[in-house]
Amino acid sequence: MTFLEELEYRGLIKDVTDREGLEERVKTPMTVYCGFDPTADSLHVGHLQQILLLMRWQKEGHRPIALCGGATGMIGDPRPTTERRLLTLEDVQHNVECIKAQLGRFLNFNEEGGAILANNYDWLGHMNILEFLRDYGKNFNVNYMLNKDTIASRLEKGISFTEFTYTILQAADWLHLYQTYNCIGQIGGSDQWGNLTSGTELIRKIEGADVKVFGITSPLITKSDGTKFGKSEGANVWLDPERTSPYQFYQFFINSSDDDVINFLKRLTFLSPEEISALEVSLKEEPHKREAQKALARETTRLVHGEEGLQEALMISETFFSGDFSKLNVNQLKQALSGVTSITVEDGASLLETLVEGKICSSKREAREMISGNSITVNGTKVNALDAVLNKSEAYGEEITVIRKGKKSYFLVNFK
Ligand code: 383
Repeated sequence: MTFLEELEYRGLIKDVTDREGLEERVKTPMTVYCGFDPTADSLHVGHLQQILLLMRWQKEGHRPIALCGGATGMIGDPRPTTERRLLTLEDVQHNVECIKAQLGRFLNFNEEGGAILANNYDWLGHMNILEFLRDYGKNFNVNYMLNKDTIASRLEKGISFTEFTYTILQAADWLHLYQTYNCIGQIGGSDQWGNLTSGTELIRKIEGADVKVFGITSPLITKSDGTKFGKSEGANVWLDPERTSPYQFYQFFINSSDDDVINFLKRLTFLSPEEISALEVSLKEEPHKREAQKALARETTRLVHGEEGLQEALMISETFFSGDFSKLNVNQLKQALSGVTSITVEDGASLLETLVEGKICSSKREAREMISGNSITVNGTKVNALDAVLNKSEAYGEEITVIRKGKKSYFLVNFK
């Protein structure tokens, strides 16, 4: 398989501005970039596909540029629905630092011809308004801009002049990277097509028609049940371990459906086509083993959180099977139990009362039956005394008490 064939196989190519030209050009090393706007202080799983793509280009011998949009983040790429709220310069600059540190971990910057980390604030941040209008704006026909999907979809509800100009800034970036590093490729999700073609147009107008540059989009990741990829119970799945713990990150991927998992393996891991085929066979023949989901969760967690993060996620997952949380430290316990229903009680509170108050049991009667029937475990120990109490001194780290009802339901008790 050639490089492009492999990208096709993985479902990573949607549109290319000059596909035939690219097939020829990728045979020798070229420089390719992808941009990430600092809209938050962390990237999320929705960015992973492009991060891996930059890595794939680098593994193939090309030079990747990861661009952090310190300037474009001050403006905001128009969303299909509504205008964005402007971030302050301080917020953007803080986010830039965080995101640059994250991007820096995925690529190899060392070797000669290694990756480059760029910030467009360096060249756009001090551009003069007259320069912008004369040197860049003059190359964009308003009619042409109005036809771009992201702008067209906003015309009815309205779009500010500020967001309207965004695509020109992104085009200016590519021109700058072309002139500085001979960067002839830009990749992005399919939502970036309009911005990529703004760039190819600008470069053609300034540098001449015989300059060959390539805009390459990949399909956005979708889920077979129609819900949005990248959210877990409505919240984003972040790459920052402080926001989404390695355990939660692992859980997000291990919960992928049978219908989605092969697609995700192709796009979000470096497993070979042969390895993926073997997992596909396992998925068909022994779906209960969830080998494909395990491989996906393992590969993505290792990539983002390192071997250590993966081992921690595996260990925490394991405790849910054994019910024995004693091996975890308080921090790991919190990871394990985030999202688990919790109740706060006084030191020495009655277990029976807590079961009812915390709605762990639906009535006092059920609570009594559960306790006497050996179905309640407190911190890994069965409790069958109806007058049992919950003591802070017996809590993990004198902080956290875990109640298990039956085999699988967990509840968290905090003390006042
Ligand atoms: C800024 C300046 C450039 C080139 C690109 C940009 C950012 C771009 C954008 N990208 C998205 C983002 O920042 O808004 N205008 O969140 C996302 N990307 C990638 C991919 C994706 C896109 O960072 O489809 C998902 O992750 O392209 O939505 O000179």
